[in-house]
Amino acid sequence: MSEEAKKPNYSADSIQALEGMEHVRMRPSMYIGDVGVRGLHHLVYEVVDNSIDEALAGHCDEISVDINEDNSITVRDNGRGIPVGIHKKEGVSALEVVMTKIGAGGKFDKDSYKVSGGLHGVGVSCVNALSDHLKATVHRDGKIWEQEYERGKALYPVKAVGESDITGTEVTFKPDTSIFQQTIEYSYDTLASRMRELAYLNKGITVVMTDKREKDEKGEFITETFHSEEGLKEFIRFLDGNREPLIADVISMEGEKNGIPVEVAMVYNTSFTENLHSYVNNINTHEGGTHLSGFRRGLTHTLKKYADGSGMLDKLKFEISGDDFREGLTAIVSVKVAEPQFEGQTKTKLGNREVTSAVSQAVSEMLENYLEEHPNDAKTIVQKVILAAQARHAARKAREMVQRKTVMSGGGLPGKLSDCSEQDPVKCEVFLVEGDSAGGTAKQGRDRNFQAILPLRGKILNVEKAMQHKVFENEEIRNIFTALGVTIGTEEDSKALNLEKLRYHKIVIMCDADVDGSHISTLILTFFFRYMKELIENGHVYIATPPLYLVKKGAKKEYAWNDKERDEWIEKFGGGANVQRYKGLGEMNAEQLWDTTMNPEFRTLRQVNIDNGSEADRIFSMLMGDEVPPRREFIEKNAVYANIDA
Ligand code: 0RA
Repeated sequence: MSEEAKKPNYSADSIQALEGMEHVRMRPSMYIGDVGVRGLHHLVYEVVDNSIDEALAGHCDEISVDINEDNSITVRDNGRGIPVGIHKKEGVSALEVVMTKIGAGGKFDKDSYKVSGGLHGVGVSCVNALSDHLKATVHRDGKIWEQEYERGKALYPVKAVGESDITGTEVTFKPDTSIFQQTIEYSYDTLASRMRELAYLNKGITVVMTDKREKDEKGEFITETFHSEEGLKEFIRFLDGNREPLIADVISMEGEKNGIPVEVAMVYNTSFTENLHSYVNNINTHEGGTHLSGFRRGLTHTLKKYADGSGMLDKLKFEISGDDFREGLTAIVSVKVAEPQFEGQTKTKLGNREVTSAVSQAVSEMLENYLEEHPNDAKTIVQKVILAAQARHAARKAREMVQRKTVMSGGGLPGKLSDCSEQDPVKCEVFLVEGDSAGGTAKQGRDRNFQAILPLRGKILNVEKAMQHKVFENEEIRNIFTALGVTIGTEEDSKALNLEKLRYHKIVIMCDADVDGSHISTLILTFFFRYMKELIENGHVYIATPPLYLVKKGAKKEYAWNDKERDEWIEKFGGGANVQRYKGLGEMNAEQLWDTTMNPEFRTLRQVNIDNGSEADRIFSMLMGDEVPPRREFIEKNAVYANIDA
């Protein structure tokens, strides 16, 4: 037993609590997913969620999040303030219980309808356990209260440090570098896009995000205020801002069905992609689940009924499938569920059965009303659905050719692929290389045991603007499918992916380090995002990072990946160095390419992951859609990876 356990005011429960906190430090990934960049940002979401809960309970309308100079984070709200009175059962302040007891959350406030909660809903005590230092400041009952902690342990009992005529809670924490060994550097963009999302999902709340690490030209901190009066309706306009609308309005509804709060907003655009985003208690349910099934069911059922009644389908010779109703659809479904059951690989699939019919009913009602009141829009939508059905028939033929080719193994591999000799996919890598000439260099430079090369000719098809059958007819894209051993589409689901025969576990996009190269990387990423999303989700997709400069003096040579590194080498070489700027992979010889970009010992691969699905979708539609100006600006800033966080 520890020393503390013998002290009289530590009950058996608090010994358990202590052990709980230690367990969090021993197995952090069990609580926050991982201890990399994602887990680091997760800490912030966990703290903000508590303030969101306070807002949803109707006691708070302003939340601020600061990234401080030392990468500590301050989250502030104007809620009631976490209670500081002595908690009867625990014998310490309620604040201390919340901060130091795993799973305490807001439990002692039974009336609160706690719906938010981080991905794992672990509570602020986990953040405390994983922080070097944390300080909680509460404005409440006319006073300012304070308590500090180190690695989750209170340094002193809560104390009054001043008077106050406001209420609210402020938490400042600094992640523990012994836990987050990779980095504790926060990404403003990552946090800001989550705060924007939260503002849309919880209309009326103001979230102010500030980066205090750097000042802009005017000498001011970067800051953004997120606030939405219309919620999901505005969210849809934001997501679809770069697409051409098919109908003028965003169709939306908000209400309660069978005791489940349901919010839905949707619009049709002229694109061919389906964009469904779903949330449960403000958590993005990437894998969908019962609420999304409910949405699909309600949509298909209502539109089909309307289309049948309109007589527009009379001459159609084949059935319309569920997919056809969702081409060019952007929709968000957000539900609040008291006891959500999360399933699936990443625990982001809602399992609660009762939610399906609640959402389905809500969608049917919303859509029936809309179609009745907007007959012209209704006709436009049905026409689009018919076109989609016709295109699907054309696509099926093209797709079946992809499948047939892939099924024939060995001889079926594309001629341009230089395969590796290793057979175990886990050990195999394939480099998708822009252009035949760089492809040739890569082929010479690689380790043929486990590295394969697939050269892609010039710009690959922009799938964002192409109909499905064009995508499947495209030779480069078919080569990617066959080379990877991936098939797509079954009778029920034309987008279902079969990854069982995936031939490489690392798929590396290798393009020039210039604007054209990043455009091509983006085209390839767009293709993966739209047609092989699971490859990204399962962490198979990487981006190679070729160097920008070669700095030489006499026999000494070093590579540099940015201007700072270049200047450092020039200085180390004592001036008079020769600097070669690589304009493309083609300028490197095979040995240089191997040394800098392909050799697993020295290269840096950036793993592509989708932290924020709706943001990634918006960026791809912007980059690859019709509107030229925003795309130009974005690509010129060369921030292709800003929110894809490779
Ligand atoms: C439970 C009860 C009460 C406030 C809170 C929780 C609370 C928690 C957090 C976490 C971050 N900000 C917060 N704001 C409030 C107060 C109950 C009462 O005053 O009667």
